[in-house]
Amino acid sequence: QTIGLAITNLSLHAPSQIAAAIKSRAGEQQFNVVISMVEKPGLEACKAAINSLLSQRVDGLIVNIPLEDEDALMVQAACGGVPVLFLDVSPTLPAPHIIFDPFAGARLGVDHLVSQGHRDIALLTGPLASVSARLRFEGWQQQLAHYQLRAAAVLHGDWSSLSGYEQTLRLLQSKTPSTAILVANDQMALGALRAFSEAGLRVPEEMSVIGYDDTEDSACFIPPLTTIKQDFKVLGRASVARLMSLIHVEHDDPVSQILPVALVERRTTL
Ligand code: IPT
Repeated sequence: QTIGLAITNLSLHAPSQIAAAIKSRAGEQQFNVVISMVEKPGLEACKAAINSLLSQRVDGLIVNIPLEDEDALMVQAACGGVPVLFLDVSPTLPAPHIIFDPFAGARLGVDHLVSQGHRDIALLTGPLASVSARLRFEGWQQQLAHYQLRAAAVLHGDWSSLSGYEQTLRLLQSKTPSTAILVANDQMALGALRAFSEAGLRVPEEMSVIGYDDTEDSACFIPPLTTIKQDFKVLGRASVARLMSLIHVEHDDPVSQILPVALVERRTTL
């Protein structure tokens, strides 16, 4: 069997670790994986990647590209009879998908900071064109509201560590009082740590930071990063198994498969 994997920019840590996990799980089961990476976001680039995989006669497709529900359904239709599994979509998508619970991840971060006494919490989101970035952002706001709180500041990055650095510099320049920041991924948190360090602000004594992903490098940041773990190895195993059942079984229920996330407490929160 050959699995086609259409994937977003592999220079980002999370997609590269997801691709590695899928490849290694597929290899254990003697399946082939062909990868097509898209550089630009959006439906057109995604369709082009899918078509190139279909022309290589894949038996099924895993799509790890952020897609709105309508767009994912169009991709599914474009695949004709070839089964497709989506990994970066909303839980509302009425087509097969496996995602990590975005609301649980957002809740865990807010709860941890609030339980440590933080009230002035800044938010650094991913690019709002990406559905997972929006769901994490909404989850943070809902959970803050649950505690009668509002974000001290809202900043938007693009998932890269450089954007995390630049946006955190803006936060520091604005002099908005805050004692903690929730960051939508570990790479932007790395940039945030650099900005705090250059400003002479001690983490975690003066500023707490929580990332999101728990990519492999995060335990080696200075200080080691407290973060929300999305277990990409588990996702790799689950998605290969699910795609095989989509290929071999006619009825696949339930459509939505939600994987748990967990708080990994290291040394950036106090
Ligand atoms: C998501 C990561 O959490 C984020 O760090 C970034 O790499 C993004 O992917 C790239 O699209 S994980 C995704 C399966 C929601």
